[in-house]
Amino acid sequence: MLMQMRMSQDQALSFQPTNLDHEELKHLYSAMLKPRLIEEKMLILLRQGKISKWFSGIGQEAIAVGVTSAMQEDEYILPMHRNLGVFTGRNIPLYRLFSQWQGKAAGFTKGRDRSFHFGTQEFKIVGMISHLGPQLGVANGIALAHKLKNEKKITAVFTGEGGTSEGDFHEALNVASVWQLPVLFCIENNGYGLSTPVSEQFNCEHLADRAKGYGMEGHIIDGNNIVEVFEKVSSLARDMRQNPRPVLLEFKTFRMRGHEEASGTKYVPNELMEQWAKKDPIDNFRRYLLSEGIITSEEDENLRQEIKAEIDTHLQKASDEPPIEADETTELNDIFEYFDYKDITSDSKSENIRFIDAVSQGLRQSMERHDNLVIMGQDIAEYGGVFKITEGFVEEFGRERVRNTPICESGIAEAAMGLSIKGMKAVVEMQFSDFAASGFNPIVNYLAKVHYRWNQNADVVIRMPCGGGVGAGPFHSQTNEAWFTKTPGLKVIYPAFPYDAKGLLNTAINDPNPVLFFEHKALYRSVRQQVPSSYYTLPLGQAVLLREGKDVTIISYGAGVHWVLDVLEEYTKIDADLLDLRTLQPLDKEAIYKSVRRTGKVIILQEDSLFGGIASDIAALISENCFEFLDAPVKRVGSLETPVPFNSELEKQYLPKERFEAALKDLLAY
Ligand SMILES: Cc1ncc(C[n+]2csc(CCOP(=O)(O)OP(=O)(O)O)c2C)c(N)n1
Repeated sequence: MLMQMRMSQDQALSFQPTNLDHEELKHLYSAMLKPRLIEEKMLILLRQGKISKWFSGIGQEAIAVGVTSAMQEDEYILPMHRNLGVFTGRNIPLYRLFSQWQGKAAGFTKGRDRSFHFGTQEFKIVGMISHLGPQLGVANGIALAHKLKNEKKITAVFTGEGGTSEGDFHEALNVASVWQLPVLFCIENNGYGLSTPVSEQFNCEHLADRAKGYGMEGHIIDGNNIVEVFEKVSSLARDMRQNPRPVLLEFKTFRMRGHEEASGTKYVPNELMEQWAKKDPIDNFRRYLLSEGIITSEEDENLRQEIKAEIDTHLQKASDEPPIEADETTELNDIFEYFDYKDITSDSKSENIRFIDAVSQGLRQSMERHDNLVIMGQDIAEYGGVFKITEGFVEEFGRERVRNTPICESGIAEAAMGLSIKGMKAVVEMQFSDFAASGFNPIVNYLAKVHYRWNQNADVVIRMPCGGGVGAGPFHSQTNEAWFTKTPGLKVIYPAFPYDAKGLLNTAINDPNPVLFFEHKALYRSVRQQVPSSYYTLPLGQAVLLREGKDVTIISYGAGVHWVLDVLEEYTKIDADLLDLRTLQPLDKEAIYKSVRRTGKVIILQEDSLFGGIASDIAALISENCFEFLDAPVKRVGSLETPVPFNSELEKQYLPKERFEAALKDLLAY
């Protein structure tokens, strides 16, 4: 655990600046002192119950400060929970930080997220989500945008050594290396992840050695030595700007306080604490500056008083700020970025095309329209994707914008988020919607929540080839829209026809918010329609009434719509309203109520197994809003409560088509 380092009698660290003048050394000292003094104050406020939680970075300041000082002002930094020095290093007015920690409006999240969980475009900081690892992949997206725009900028992202055990770490480093992205991956190895010592976290001597396995450069840096941190990172950064590539840095340091203040450090041997206390980055550097005559004790004292006065003034300002008043409308309005939908109609000739051609056309025409749009997915480049939707795209748009990815759904969802932070658009193709499970965390926790948290949009469409009836078994047949419809912050589209697929995909791409776009595989080559050849859009949140009748309302979407049409074709006497929802989030509630109020009977068909699906919510909405109009109980039909089976007889039994027919007859006879 202890590092090899030269020790003089009075200093546990030795400083040998090669290229820094006195002013620069003083700046580094003062930049470390500020977060230290803020923390000392925060610990008092914590004890007084004025802030709720605190993750201390005491003893680790040299890393955040050294890295931040080595970055250019307009380069993004993605810090973690112990990196106060990044925030102070970017000169965020302190009262804004204090307001953030007190959940007040002058913070960065309108009281919606705590401590360091925020980002700010103004200061080019992208804060973490609690899940730690996703930060790393988001940095890749930002770096990719820089690289595509040839901006010669680097991106720095932090993780603790504990966070390196997450899959996101592996995915991010691998992607960064394969794509040669200029990302500085900074591991702060502070000995413990909560109570877990490094010996139980990983089984290699140095985490920096992992760089080799990813085909990238790795360095070990004494994280307590500000001069070493600053000089090494500065020189690497200069080089990376010219020769874009990822670099892995392992900063050796130690966590001097508990994981968070309340949890203490009982499990840390005293001896270790004592050894590392001698290496305090600030005390040692101060002694060095004093012994070299770079500062005097008086200057040091004055600096401390100055910083303390600044802290007190800003704390007062934050304390004087009134508490946030809860307002439901404000909360709901901030889930999504405002989208100014433009209805674009096509007066071009139409052609009879398949569902799959419509998706492909929409995608191609959107690529032509938005030169900041990048498509990413497995095997989508020359191979054209497993369903051949992007066939020919590389020739037309180039490999920079049509990107094959390694097999890493989380890493790519995160990269898409990073592109959005740099003002680009991304379409991510899941090879099968089932595999979104491997990218679930960034979708539901990062993309979905980021606008609500700190007003950053996630301009990402995730294409989801889904659905059963194709004999593909439990992992290539699911229709998993319910995983997403229940998550505020995501839009969900599920078309049943080529015309809708093209128009809605175009709108999804125009929409600056995260959209899950479901494409039923069984419809790809089986459903045809006249579709305008040129570009057009269709609005989200509008269902379409496919049949009009008076006896019953049938509600469905995706392949379900076609099963209903088959049944209605067979039983021509059934006089039904057939509502194709087209989008599930937003849901066209008014169209549902209007029809149900007219017919008095309703059946909802979904392909997914029934429990917890959208049919249940629609049924609840109908009983809450149309009860007096109902002549029969609301009926829901879905698949069996089992995984999707492979064998065709089993799958037929699993899927709800036959049960739907029977349930519809029962309902009509009620
Ligand atoms: C996915 C996930 N699992 C567990 C946690 C709980 N947790 C928060 S921080 C932390 C320790 C992180 O250790 P490390 O990455 O070494 O950073 P450090 O706190 O030491 O700076 C844990 C276990 C979490 N936030 N997210």
